[in-house]
Amino acid sequence: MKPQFVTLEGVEGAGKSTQKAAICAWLSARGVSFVETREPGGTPLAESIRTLLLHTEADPPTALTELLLMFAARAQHLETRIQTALNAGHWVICDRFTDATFAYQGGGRGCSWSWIETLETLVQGSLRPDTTIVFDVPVDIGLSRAASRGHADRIEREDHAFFERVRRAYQRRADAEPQRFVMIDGSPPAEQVTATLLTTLAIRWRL
Ligand code: Z5A
Repeated sequence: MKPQFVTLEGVEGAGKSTQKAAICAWLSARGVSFVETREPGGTPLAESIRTLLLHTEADPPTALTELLLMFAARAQHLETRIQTALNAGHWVICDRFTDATFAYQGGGRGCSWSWIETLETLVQGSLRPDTTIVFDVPVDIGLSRAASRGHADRIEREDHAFFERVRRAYQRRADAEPQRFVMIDGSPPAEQVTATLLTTLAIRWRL
């Protein structure tokens, strides 16, 4: 199998970070060499853009600025880290990618779907994730989990309706590309989610 580009998605508190650790431990135990990363971020410059995106309070970005900054960070991350890792034969396990842009800037903010598709092609060419895992949880559950961590960033402070639109946009993406997407119910206790996830991935990747 060629090195796989795997992305993890979901609304706030869906359990991506928790399950990313489980996937990485499971891949390590099977001798798979991988790079673990996240968006926005993943390189020093892209992490600086992340800080601008999530923690700028005085002059918050407009929806268009937010969209362009997401893709600016992605362009840097993709060329200097993701593509390099895939070319060197490593898998890439990335916490969020362009489906998050469709969900948050498209669904949440109302940015045009076709603008996002245009930027996706400009920045990524033909590169798309091989597998995208969406951890689906009701918004109330995700937000209460996220709230238990304390300080909320600028996007996390959006209202319930925003995250409902985000969740619906993920569903729309998954419906359009059922071969790429793996939908996992993120509501049960974490160990139960991990068990379902790893069983599903073992079949998908024959690992
Ligand atoms: N964003 C965007 O708008 N556009 C884009 O293109 C991209 C991103 C790429 C940062 O993302 C923000 O960037 C995000 C979307 C936006 N905005 N917001 N808001 P991030 O992924 O770095 O941050 P996040 O979405 O805030 O991640 P998160 O809240 O950390 O969620 P998570 O990784 O899915 O959850 P977790 O850390 O694994 O778990 C959260 C808590 O729940 C924690 O205390 C866990 O112990 C607990 N947990 C986890 N699983 C369970 C289960 N199953 N049961 C009970 N408790 C659980």
